[in-house]
Amino acid sequence: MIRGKTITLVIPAHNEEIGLPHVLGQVPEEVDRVIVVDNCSTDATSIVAAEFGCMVVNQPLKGYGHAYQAGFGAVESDLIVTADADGTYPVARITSLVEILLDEQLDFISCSRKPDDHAGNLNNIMRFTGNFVLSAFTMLLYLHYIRDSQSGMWVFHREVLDRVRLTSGGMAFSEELKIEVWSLRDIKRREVDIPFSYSERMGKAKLNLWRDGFRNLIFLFAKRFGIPMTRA
Ligand SMILES: Nc1nc2c(ncn2[C@@H]2O[C@H](COP(=O)(O)OP(=O)(O)OP(=O)(O)O)[C@@H](O)[C@H]2O)c(=O)[nH]1
Ligand SMILES: [Mg+2]
Repeated sequence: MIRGKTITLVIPAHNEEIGLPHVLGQVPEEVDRVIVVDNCSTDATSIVAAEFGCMVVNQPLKGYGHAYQAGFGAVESDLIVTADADGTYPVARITSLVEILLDEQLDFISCSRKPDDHAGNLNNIMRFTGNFVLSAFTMLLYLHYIRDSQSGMWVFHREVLDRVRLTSGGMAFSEELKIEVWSLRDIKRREVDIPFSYSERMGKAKLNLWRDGFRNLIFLFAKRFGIPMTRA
């Protein structure tokens, strides 16, 4: 709890028994509850989460968006923070991010990733390019200035969820949430830079750069022109 506001960290996890202990070991004590959404894992994800005292929510419908929909449905706190289960996001900074949210009386923060490993390997270059293209299309199609449309770390007041309409069950959930938030003029929001390390990803990557990249791009067009596309 910070300044009377209770905090829940929601972590979607599909076979993340390797990364979870690292992430959960860094959660600041101000976080009141951690919800791990076990999304069709076949490893010890749920067991690891329970050992760390987390609330485990099972989501049998596979998909990043489906996982978040289930996790958000179980939140009772004032504030919600999110992060991957793979060790790439700085969960140790949750306290200072919440302080920014409260100090600036913001409703929503999307954390914008500043890679702290500049290794020029092909994977990183493709990620950077893919993210750039998707963020550029988000700006072109929706006229919102969002630098990191694909970031998976958000800090926000739970009531924001009552205001947004989220349809994506997949990786496009991340860009959809930002588009919805940025389109509501009375919601105070901004991006805050965070350090980010791709090389720290623990366990096997779940993201398929080409497949998910194209799906997210198509989703941007579909949502813009009102075409239902729940699978993305
Ligand atoms: N991709 C994917 N991730 C899921 C799914 N369900 C839960 N997750 C979790 O959502 C988080 C994001 O997935 P990642 O594979 O880390 O995707 P990413 O961060 O874009 O890419 P990486 O660089 O590989 O970490 C992880 O904690 C996953 O375990 C799913 O169906 N697909
Ligand atoms: Mg990740």
